[in-house]
Amino acid sequence: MKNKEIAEMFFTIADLLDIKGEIPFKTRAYRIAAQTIADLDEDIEKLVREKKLEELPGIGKAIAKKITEYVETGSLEFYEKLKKEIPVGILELLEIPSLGPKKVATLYNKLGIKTIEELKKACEEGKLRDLEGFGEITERNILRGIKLKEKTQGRFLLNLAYENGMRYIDFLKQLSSIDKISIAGSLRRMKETIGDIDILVSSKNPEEVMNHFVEYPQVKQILVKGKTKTSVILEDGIQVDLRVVEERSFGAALQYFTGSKEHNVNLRGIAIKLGFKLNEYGLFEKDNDRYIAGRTEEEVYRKLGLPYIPPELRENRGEIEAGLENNLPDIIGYDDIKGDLHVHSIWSDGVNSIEDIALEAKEIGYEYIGISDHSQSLHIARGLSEKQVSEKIDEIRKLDDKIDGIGILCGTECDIKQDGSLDYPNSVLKKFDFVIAGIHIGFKMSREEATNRTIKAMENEYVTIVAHPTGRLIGRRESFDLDMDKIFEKAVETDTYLEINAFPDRLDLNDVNCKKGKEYGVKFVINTDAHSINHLPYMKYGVATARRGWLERKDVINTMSLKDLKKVIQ
Ligand code: DGT
Ligand code: CA
Ligand code: CA
Repeated sequence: MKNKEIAEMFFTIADLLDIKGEIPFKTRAYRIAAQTIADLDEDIEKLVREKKLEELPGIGKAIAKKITEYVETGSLEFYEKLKKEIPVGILELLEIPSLGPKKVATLYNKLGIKTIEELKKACEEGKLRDLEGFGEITERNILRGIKLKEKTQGRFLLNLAYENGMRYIDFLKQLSSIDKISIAGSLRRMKETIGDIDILVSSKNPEEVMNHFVEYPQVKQILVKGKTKTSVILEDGIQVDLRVVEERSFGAALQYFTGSKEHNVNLRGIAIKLGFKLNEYGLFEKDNDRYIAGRTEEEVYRKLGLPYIPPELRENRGEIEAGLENNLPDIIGYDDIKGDLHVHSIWSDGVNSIEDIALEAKEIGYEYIGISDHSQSLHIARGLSEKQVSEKIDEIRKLDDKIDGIGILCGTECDIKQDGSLDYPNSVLKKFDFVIAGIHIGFKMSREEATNRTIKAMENEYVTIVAHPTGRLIGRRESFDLDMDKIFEKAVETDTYLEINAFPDRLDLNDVNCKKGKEYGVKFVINTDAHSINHLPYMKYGVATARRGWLERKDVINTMSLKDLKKVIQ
């Protein structure tokens, strides 16, 4: 199937046309076509043969002709010409926050900048500040953006690694000579970004396993292939390491390769104190190398005087000490969530109707779903006017009566303005079942401004939840500088719940802030911020973050039944 290839080509064409300064209407058409092709279940080559392209939504005559040319000849003249005008490499510049197509075009035309490397050098030499539309502040922001990108360079968002890892495991499981199999490494710990995917297998026939492993269709490159370890790179660019061990070492190896390294170092110290030796082959007596344990992780931890420690806790943040005192938290489970309160519908910038969202939530097994669209001033996200709010609430009440087995609640993601006031008056806010307040514009704030702005919103009696409290976007935007101690104190004082936004590039609050907030007595809510029903499964990344932050069921309000939830959000 050439679907993915063609979709990517059209996305690239759209970006290149943007840089060229083409009218937005035209570039949008390419993006819509690209998305349609990317979402297509059928083979596009088949549609070309059957001349059915134009039946697809968003594909007109001109684009259908281009697809046909590409499928039939293997290249597209229009695209080849465009690439001669504007080097494709330049597109990486668009990944820098604060750089749009217009600025990229200026950088290319005036300074000949084609790569991030060249851009960094030009910023450092102060060459950008005199360009039209730039300035010293822009120059500084671009440099900061480059550094932020470098920090996450080579790491992948959790969802990309998770989805790739699970598909790979499914593929490997087809082989009968695989005995036990598990994800290990940072992915098993559900860290917010993943360097590479680690998979562990026990088998009596390692060679066969390795042969099968490299036959996975998504493998782009084999880095090393051995008897105990093989590493490959997938089409998505992510590296996967497979290790094959003997059955009696599986638990010890899983423990070892799950990490974190810091957790392992601490654990090995405990083993030594007890007269043992711990490595990836097992737990042994130090003096005579007698095998003590290693088949399961539980067994290894038990022999070291510890309860089983869930992978998400293994960051050496006190979990071993707590375990020794039998004081580990009973962390929230992936199945404990009874509903999602932050979902966007077609009323604002979501893609699904409320009815579709409700039916999908029911299918997932939720007890309730909260539809929280944007507020009036957020025009870019099609925020709702006061009149629309009333209409939407009516629709929700009707659907709630119509659809059995799921409670539908009406919320809002109300913008917190620069001065900390809210984007609806209280007379409107009180109509909602709950109010999520969040900052969406005006990110350049001092620590004091950001903290006060958030606190003022929490003081509003109708505000139930603070959305993505620190505003970070992983690899793209730093958190606001917030005084978290003050935020936690205020959240407890005002009974405001802090969101753990499960969207993979947010995961905000993060694990460390969850743990700290819990010590203050803060209560949390885990929401996906879904803009499509396809995003609802992101919930697990939020739960993972809560688990990594030591949260228990009782710390998270959307583990409650609808009846209890209604009481606390009132
Ligand atoms: P990543 O891939 O950067 O997101 O993080 P990890 O934790 O998956 O790290 P990775 O893939 O380098 O290694 C997997 C695990 O193997 C790691 O969590 C702990 C263990 N490990 C690897 N190298 C060492 C080491 O030198 N010492 C110890 N104690 N453990 C190691
Ligand atoms: Ca790894
Ligand atoms: Ca690795």
